[in-house]
Amino acid sequence: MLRYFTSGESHGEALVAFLSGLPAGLEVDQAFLDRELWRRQQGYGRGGRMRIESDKAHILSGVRHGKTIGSPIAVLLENKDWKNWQEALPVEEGEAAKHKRVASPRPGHADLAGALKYNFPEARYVLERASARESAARVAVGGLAKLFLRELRIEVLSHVVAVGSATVNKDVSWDEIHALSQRQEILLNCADSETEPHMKEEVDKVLKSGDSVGGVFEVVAHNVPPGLGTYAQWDERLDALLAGALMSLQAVKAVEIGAGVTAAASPGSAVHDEIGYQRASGFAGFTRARNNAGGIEGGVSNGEDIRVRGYLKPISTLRRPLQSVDFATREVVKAAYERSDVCVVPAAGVGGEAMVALTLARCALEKFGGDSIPETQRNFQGYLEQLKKF
Ligand code: EPS
Repeated sequence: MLRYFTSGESHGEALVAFLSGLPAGLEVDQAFLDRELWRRQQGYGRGGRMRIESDKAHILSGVRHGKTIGSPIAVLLENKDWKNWQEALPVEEGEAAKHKRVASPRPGHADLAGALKYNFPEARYVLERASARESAARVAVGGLAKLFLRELRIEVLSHVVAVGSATVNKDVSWDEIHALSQRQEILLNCADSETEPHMKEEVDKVLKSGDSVGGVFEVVAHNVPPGLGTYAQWDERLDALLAGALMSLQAVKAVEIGAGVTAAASPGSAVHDEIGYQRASGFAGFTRARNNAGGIEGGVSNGEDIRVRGYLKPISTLRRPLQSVDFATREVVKAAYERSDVCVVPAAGVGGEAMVALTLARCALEKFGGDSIPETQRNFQGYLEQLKKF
């Protein structure tokens, strides 16, 4: 069973991620993991913090001589900003005068709910853990899940569909998304060259006005065989697992599978993807002319690309803050402001890839099993043979 945890405060010494359940013998491409971390740090609208950090996956355990050994993997990501926070956020008691209080909770952030829950007099510790910095740790283990999925020829990438009111209104192919992932400058990670400048304008607008902007990313999983997930039990449905995984990312407020949102207002004939059968040289199988289902029917992958979207609220830290209340005096004041991003849609997309990869890797391991990569491969190939003979 694939399981993972993360640990770490945004301005603490490091983030740590644990991943348990990967088979032995998986080659670990360190440069790939670091490139994934780099991709998550990019995007137009990130704040000053990204100039301080350059995330690297430092593997502590579970990998030897370049390959997984079947034991739990621990990955450490250093916070370079820690050197500026050692006195403000020490592990030991330290000096109270040097602590940096978050005096008034930011509407939309975890600040107030977290302080009430954990009985903190102010929101510093809440911010430290609720921060999207944590998603870097997920991208590190998500990168390992992607390497595992590659063994099954499955790939997972993302692109940005909307920033504020700038929206891509055309279908984006796998090849276009793949080309995006090769870019050396991510900008807004948008596959439509006409829309991307409008997205940039949306970010410029809020940069100028002291506001923030949300948007929509889409994660696409390519080459997924039919049969991952099941309708047999509610908590094993692939769409439910993916929705939960994406919703767990910071600032995601809605998740859509395929054309889920517009489907609700359309007749069935315009929604469901008609089934065909093709016999061509080297290929015989069922086909679909479109993919409104987003690659999942009845909670089971159907062999089409899996398409799942995350809808992000605008960042809740505002340079021109909304009304709040001072934790100590209960007086109405402006919400706290700390250095922040104004747009994180491309970065959240990379976090989304990690969550989708981890979910698919879990489902693939549940279906194919295996304590070593050759064993998983054998089981996988056997299943492909079965599909061929169907
Ligand atoms: C974040 C606030 C900013 C972001 C941070 C998430 O950090 P800081 O307060 O240190 O400027 O940069 O995201 C990251 C550090 C990251 O790696 O993505 C928040 O409050 O959620």
